[in-house]
Amino acid sequence: MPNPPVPYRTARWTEEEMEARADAFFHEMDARRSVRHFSDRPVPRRLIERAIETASTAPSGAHMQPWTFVAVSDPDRQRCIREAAEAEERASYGGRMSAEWVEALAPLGTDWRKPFLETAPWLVVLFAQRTGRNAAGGKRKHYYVQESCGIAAGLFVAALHHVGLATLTHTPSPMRFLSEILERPPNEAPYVLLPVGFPAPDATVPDLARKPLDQVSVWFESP
Ligand code: IYR
Repeated sequence: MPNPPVPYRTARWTEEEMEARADAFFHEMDARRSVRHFSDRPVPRRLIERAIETASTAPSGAHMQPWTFVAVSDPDRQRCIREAAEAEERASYGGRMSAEWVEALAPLGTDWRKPFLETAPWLVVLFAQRTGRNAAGGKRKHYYVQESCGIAAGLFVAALHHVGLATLTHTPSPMRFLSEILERPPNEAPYVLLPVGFPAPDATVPDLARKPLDQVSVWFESP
């Protein structure tokens, strides 16, 4: 029998408090940028652990939490990951990506070189679990794996930004090499690679604007 449901209540704030909190959170998140130039300043493991725990609060299909976060600060493994990622990216930029795709990336100023994979003090790779194990050790299918992992990745990014750390959602393509280097079992597939650290003192980001509300939303309101 499943455990009986337990009571649940959200925090109670006045409408003014809610608006102030909404504004503060928006401004905090709006200040986040994807970073590709990291300082080698170390980041305590405890901060990575907390960000993973925060990510792992994400809703997931049938509450299977179909994710494994692999945290790497071992320089040898970081070098292997950089070498493998750059080999793939070299092939991608060298003709595997369409001209339209390369053109779309131009404002970001990216190329096949990925030095941040070695300079960032941590690489965190989120693996999506297609299946898991039930209490008896049998194989158990996971549901909405992509959606669940996407939400977890978003919370991870937000958790890092909240403590003043920077990251990048990096998806070298294809990224099967991560399964080998990080010794993952066959039920797991790499979902996204996130270098984590402080931005380099001279870090820059592309001069991009975000779409305003009216370009990202449609409303059908009560009369
Ligand atoms: N994976 C490549 C290309 C790339 C693709 C997209 I879509 C981006 O938003 C950024 C980069 C790279 O990391 O350079």
